[in-house]
Amino acid sequence: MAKQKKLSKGQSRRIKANHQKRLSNADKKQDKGAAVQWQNDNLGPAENAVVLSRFGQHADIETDSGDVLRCNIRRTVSSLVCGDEVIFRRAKVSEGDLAGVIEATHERRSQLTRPDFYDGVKVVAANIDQILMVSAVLPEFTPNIIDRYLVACEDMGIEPILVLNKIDLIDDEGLAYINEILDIYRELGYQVLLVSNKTGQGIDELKQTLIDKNSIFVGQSGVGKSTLVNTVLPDAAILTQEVSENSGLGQHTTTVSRLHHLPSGGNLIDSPGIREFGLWHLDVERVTWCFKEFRDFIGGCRFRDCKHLNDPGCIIRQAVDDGDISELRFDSYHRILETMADGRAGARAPRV
Ligand SMILES: Nc1nc2c(ncn2[C@@H]2O[C@H](COP(=O)(O)OP(=O)(O)OP(=O)(O)O)[C@@H](O)[C@H]2O)c(=O)[nH]1
Ligand SMILES: [Mg+2]
Ligand SMILES: [Zn+2]
Repeated sequence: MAKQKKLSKGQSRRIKANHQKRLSNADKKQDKGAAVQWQNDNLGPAENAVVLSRFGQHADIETDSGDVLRCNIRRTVSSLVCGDEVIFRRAKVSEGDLAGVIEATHERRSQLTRPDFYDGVKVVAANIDQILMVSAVLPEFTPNIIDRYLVACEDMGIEPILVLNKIDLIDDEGLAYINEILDIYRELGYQVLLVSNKTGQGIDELKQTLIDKNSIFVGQSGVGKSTLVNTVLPDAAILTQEVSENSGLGQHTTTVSRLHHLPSGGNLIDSPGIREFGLWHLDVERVTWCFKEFRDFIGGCRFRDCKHLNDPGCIIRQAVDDGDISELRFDSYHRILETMADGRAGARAPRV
């Protein structure tokens, strides 16, 4: 399990205050769903289902028999996210569009978490086998963002796969340059897929990778996650970000995670784009360990408090000089530590 850095007093106070605020807002709002008091004699027996999507006090679930129902959630259920396996009870008489209530969740096999400035570490999706980190050649290809996700995946112990989308938009020279960088990741043992929704390149391989697994697409907004879901699963018919002629901004950006069944077996979750994957909840030592090629060297530096920068006797730095660790990854590591230090100093993480 993740070894988490202790939150500072300020951080804990803020997170608690936000949590309280939200609870009291929910009480005040008494929105229709939250206010439904299900009577026992209006509820059928307990059934199993999977959460397709969660919206505040409600969730869409799919039952074992394939029915898709909107339910509300008992207050005793402390955390419920896309991909959760739940026990629910069907209403004999629906209340508006609410067809039942979720009573409990089954234990999660894994969970994708993300630190949130307001909520602390937040669960994004449950029961994930592999995380497909989608990036695109345009507007820019940024290895540092990939490294941030890889740190998070290593920390959570969930297999990452790198998906580079929109390769129809670059020429051979551009592709050769990007492939050189991607070789660093291939050598580290990470699977890399080059794909295009436009030309269909790499899509068969992507489909193969998804078979019988619970997968989630993550990555920045506009890289083409929802378009990829539509390509793999045309029935999903998700609206994607066409750029509006009026505003010049992307429309139909995804706002909630949603699970889709794959006909070949397995599930695929589309998630909203995020600007930056925060890592401030992790120890510096944990981040070092999450750079998997550093692991063999950990503990070998001359000084126990080595910063692996210009410290004398640093064997990680030595490994970079010897070509055993890539310079790009080493630089990325230090950039991540810098942003973590900024985060600790109170710099506000971008709201996503
Ligand atoms: N040229 C090209 N454009 C693509 C490709 N895939 C997606 N796009 C375009 O990229 C834009 C963004 O696509 P989306 O699928 O909405 O992106 P997203 O990652 O789901 O974005 P968020 O929901 O905001 O996180 C759309 O205009 C797509 O048509 C591709 O392979 N090639
Ligand atoms: Mg989307
Ligand atoms: Zn060192």
